[in-house]
Amino acid sequence: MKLMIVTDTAEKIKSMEIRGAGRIARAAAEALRDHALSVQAPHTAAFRQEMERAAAILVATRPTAVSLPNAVHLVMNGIGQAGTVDEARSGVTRRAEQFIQSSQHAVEKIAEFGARHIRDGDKILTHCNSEVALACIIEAHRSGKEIEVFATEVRPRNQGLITIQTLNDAGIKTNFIVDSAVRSFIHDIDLVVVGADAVTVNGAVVNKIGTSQVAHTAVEARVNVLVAAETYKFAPKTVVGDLITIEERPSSEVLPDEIAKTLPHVRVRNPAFDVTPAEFIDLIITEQGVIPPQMAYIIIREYLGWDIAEFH
Ligand code: RI2
Repeated sequence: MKLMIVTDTAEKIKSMEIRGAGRIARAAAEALRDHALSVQAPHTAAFRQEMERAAAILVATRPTAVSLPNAVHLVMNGIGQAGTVDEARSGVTRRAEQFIQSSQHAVEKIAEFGARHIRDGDKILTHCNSEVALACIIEAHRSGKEIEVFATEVRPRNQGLITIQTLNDAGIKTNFIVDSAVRSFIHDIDLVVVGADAVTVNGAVVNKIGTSQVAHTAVEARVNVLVAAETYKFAPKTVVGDLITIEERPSSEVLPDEIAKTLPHVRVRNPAFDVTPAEFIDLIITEQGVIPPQMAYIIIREYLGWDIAEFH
């Protein structure tokens, strides 16, 4: 059966042509929806099997952003107890549409809540390129607060370039700094706002490599750290002790292969994410409200709808 739509999206997620935890999740939901519409199956069991194959391809693309398996899980639940292929198909497409819409709505809500924590005159530091973190900053600016942003470069993939483009387009005064300059500027900063790829049950935040250094530096300088994260970035399986896998990407992103091969004793390491402990985070802004990180468990129980039995 044709898996083109799914493999194409999977390739784009892997290569980071589609990136950012929220965007990855929406792209996966769209791919599952489109695949469901094209699958020809003689009965629901065959339809389910085909959809599960597609879901597995999508989930395997990037291991860290929990938004991806959460979105796939929500969409796949649309098959439920469907008696016919058509019922199963419409269950999937409905769930996919619902997820995409609720995700967009969540970004708007978080922008509204997050902007309330940004004061007139604030200088804000952000790291990487987070749709929701930027939505908070842009909403604060839109509501008339005079703000200034410090955006990091974000080695090795330079997502900071996307960030400064977006901030510039919004007309926000922005300073572009290299990652290692954060501590040099921290005393100019009033607030750190970042996104998340995953939030664990104990309130730790997994985000772009360097986030924990930024947060540590902020804590030392007594600067508040806000994390903007939709509820589908909370990781249900951490409730039963699973750890988040930190993706290690190709070394060529850090050092070109031609140079690396002249250095036989050097191993290039390229973890894409790191873990910021709950103690370094003041608040997590979700679409369901603003919580201290220690309340992550409540979000997982109340809003993600995973049944503990599903983990066994
Ligand atoms: P939004 C990104 O990962 C960054 O780590 C970013 O902070 C996080 O996802 C959340 O992004 P990558 O795809 O969902 O650049 O807020 O590796 O856009």
